[in-house]
Amino acid sequence: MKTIVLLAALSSAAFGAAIYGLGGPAEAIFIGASASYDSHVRLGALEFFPNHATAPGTRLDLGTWGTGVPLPFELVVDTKPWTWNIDPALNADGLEHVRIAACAPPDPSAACWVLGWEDWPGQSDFDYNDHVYRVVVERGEVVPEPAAWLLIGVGLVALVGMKMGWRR
Ligand SMILES: [Ca+2]
Ligand SMILES: [Ca+2]
Repeated sequence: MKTIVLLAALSSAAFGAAIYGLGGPAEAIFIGASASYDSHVRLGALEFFPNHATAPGTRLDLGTWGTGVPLPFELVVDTKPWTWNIDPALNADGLEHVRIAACAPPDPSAACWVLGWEDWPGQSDFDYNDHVYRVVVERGEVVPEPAAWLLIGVGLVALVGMKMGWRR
C-alpha cells in the first residue's frame, strides 16, 4: 500500500505538480482547446485565454515571479460553477485536473511547461485537452549574495596583498 501511495506521488511529481518562478518574467502562450464548455485561466488577479475566443499562439505576460514562488494557476469553467486548481488537494473532487509536461525553453536558462486541463469533475473523460497552454519561466539576473561579495572581497585583498608582497 505504501509503495502504491509513493508511486502515485512520484507520478504526480513527474508531471510537475507545481510550476515555480525563477526570479524573472513568466509568459503564457495559448495552444488550443478541445472542449464543449467555455473556460478560462486565472492566475491571481489575471483572468485570460477564454478557450473558445483565443487564437492559438496568443501570448500573455504573466509578470515577474520570484525564485521558488509557485504560480497558482486555476481553470475557471464558465459554463458550469467549477474552478480547478493546479494543486489537486484544493479541488472539490480531490482529483488532478491538470497534466504538466516539460517542453523545450526558448533559451537554456529558462523553463518551459505545457499545461493540459480537464474541465469536468469526477466521472469525466479526463482527456486533459480542454484547455492547453504553454508557460515559459525566465531566470532572473544572478545577483551575488552578501556571503559571495565577502568572499570576492577577501579574494581581492589577498590578491593585492600578494602583489604588494612581490614588489618588496
Ligand atoms: Ca476534451
Ligand atoms: Ca475533458
